[in-house]
Amino acid sequence: MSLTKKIIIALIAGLIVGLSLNAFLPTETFNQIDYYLLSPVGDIFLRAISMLVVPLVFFSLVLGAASMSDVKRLGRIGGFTMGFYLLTTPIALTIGIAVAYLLQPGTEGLMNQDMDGYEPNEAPPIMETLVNIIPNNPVESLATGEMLQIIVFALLIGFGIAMLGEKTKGLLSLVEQANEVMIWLVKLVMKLAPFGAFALIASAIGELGWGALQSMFMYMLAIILALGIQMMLVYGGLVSVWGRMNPIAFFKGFVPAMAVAFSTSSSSATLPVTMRSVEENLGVPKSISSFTLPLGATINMDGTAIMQAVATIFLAQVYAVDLGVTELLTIILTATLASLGTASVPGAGIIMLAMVLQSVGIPLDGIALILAVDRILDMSRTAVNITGDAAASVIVARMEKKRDYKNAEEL
Ligand code: DAS
Repeated sequence: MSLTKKIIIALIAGLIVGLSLNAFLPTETFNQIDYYLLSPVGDIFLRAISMLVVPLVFFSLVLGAASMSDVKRLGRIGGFTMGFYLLTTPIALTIGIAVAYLLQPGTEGLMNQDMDGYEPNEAPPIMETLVNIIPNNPVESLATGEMLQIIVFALLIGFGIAMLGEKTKGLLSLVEQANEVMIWLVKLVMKLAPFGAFALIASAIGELGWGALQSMFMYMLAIILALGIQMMLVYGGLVSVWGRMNPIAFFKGFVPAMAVAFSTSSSSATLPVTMRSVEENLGVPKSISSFTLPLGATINMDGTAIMQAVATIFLAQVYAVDLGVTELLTIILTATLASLGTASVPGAGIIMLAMVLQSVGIPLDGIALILAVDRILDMSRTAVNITGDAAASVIVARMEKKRDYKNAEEL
């Protein structure tokens, strides 16, 4: 049986077991099972793939930049990729706002949830995020997993290798070998995926329970619906029209990465699987995916933007705060910028939500309302986040292939 089938079966089993444990076992008993069985298995899997992220991104980016000696080509790919990411996020936000107005999830009035104890963290100012992209201590950035800084440092190293040519031939082959080892490790760790996915889902759903899901049903429905539109219509359409790829083949080839993103709720932890799925199943050259995917996992979060748009409209309805066109445009701008700084780890989107709510004067207390169901929504939006990255990679690969083909024709 393929790994994809095993992961999907594990996800479904995890959902059923989680709901059953919550329904039939006393909380104390569930907590014991979670503490001694589910959480350790889930955490081991999460740590094992997280362990690979920094070295894999570093070596594949160095190799990607080194093999792309054509500076113009890297500039073209970089410019298009950034443009694509900055285009799809406002589209996602607009879809989120439209669905939230359509479904009106917040009009049932304030849910009686205990709001004490929630202190939203401060979001990093956007300009600071952009300036800090240049690492003042690359070793520290590698050690602390600062992805944007690692991307810049790796690109510069790769550039250097490309420009120095013969002088650094030994270093280039060293990086190629290191990259092979990382790919071997990804395949090894992926054997844990079905077990990890089962444990993570069973633990999250077991804690959440059917009750919380019911009380926030309309809010969750609005987000899931908007995520589905973004996934099927926007990404499916762009991949088909621009990437010249059958959308069904695209989604089918990307299922392993979506399943891991769903179970881990972390784009960066899923990155090794995202890269493997895009290269092996979607045929994107490594020289492109090793650039578009780490960048996308770091700054492109359309799923998160959708959650932020729906949550803001939902809370505006709950608190009866009127939002005019200006406020809606503010939400789109703030959430687009916020997605540049959101960390690609579980729950990061909620931290940036505080920034969006503040921008339109909605009380931050409302975040406590949606925290209860955020973990299951985080799973869904993380899967959408990485699918946007894969769509960009397929489109860039198609454009580069067409360009190479055209150049070849002209030669
Ligand atoms: N979990 C984040 C990610 O890894 C997204 C979020 O928290 O919204 O993409």
